[in-house]
Amino acid sequence: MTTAFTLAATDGAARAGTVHTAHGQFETPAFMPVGTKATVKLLHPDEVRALGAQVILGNAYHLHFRPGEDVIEDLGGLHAFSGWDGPILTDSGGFQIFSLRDTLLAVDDDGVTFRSVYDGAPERLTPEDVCEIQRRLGSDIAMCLDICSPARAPRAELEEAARRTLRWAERQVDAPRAPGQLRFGIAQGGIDPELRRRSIEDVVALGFDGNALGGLAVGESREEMLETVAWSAPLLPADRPRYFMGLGDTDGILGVVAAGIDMFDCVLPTRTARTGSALTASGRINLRNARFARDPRPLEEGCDCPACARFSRAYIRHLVNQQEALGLRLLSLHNLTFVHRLTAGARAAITRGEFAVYRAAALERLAAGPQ
Ligand code: PRF
Ligand code: ZN
Repeated sequence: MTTAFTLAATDGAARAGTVHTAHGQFETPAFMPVGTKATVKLLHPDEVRALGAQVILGNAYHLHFRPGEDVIEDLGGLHAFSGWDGPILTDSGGFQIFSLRDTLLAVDDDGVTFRSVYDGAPERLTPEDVCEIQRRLGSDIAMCLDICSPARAPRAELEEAARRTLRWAERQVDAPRAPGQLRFGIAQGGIDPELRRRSIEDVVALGFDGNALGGLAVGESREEMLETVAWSAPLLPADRPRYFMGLGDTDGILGVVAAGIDMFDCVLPTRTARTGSALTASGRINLRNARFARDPRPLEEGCDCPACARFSRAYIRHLVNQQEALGLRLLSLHNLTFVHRLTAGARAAITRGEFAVYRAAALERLAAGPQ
């Protein structure tokens, strides 16, 4: 396999590049729409592709329980099963297991025991199990099983989670993979400078195909997150993809891209859509608000998405209020288009050497507030 990452341009710490996978390549900075259960909710894969997505995310934890990796393997793997033939990254479930705290039963050095969110049945998973699930799913990028601690966890807890995450990473780096599958390590350590630095150095030393910052954007302040990513992203190898797990708002995306992050994902655009809200360059608007009842404008002026091309805010508000599926679908299409426009614009600006100007202009529009 050729190198997984090629760098096209840098601008300060920000980077534009390409990640090469067994199911094609994607350009970075890349936002990955979340398709937890092998579907980007409400959307056909052709629609996801058409709005600019080049890579999507799946979740090994959810797919293990429903429908099960054995079913997906029998049906030809995650790509054939879901109808998305481009790159797919699967998260390990480290975040789900440790953020659904009331389902967590026990963690030890060997693995983790927890209750399934689906039926409450106790389940035991080791790092090797999670690699095997992802091998059978056949994703292009498999994430390590890690332990994501809440931001305000005591230092001793952060330290133990980072230590276990590293022990587990050691057992996963050479575990069996699907053909051409890449595996990414995950650093933890919260916003504690010493723990974070050590976690990064230890995980990086294992030589994964790419590296992720986990355990951030989990309740610390925006300032603390941005400060941590600013010094820690440059500690990740420059010749491999760098992934910030779980981030999807304008300010956050532009902040981590400025620090040298290449990939990020978040449920925010699609989840926000399903609550009846649209993301715009000047902030979020809730279509349920009465002020949109007779608003003839598109969700966002100048947007070329399937919603903005044909429909008014007033119409989409009507659909949302009547719980018509089309309303939430149109908002999902628009919100993902919005985030892809933001990242494509960031890539173009990095290529021109004007990322700082691009970021400042976007933050200024955002600060102006909804129009
Ligand atoms: N670990 C994993 N997935 C994640 C996270 C993590 O720490 C986060 C934290 N922002 C989001 N998704 N495996
Ligand atoms: Zn739009």
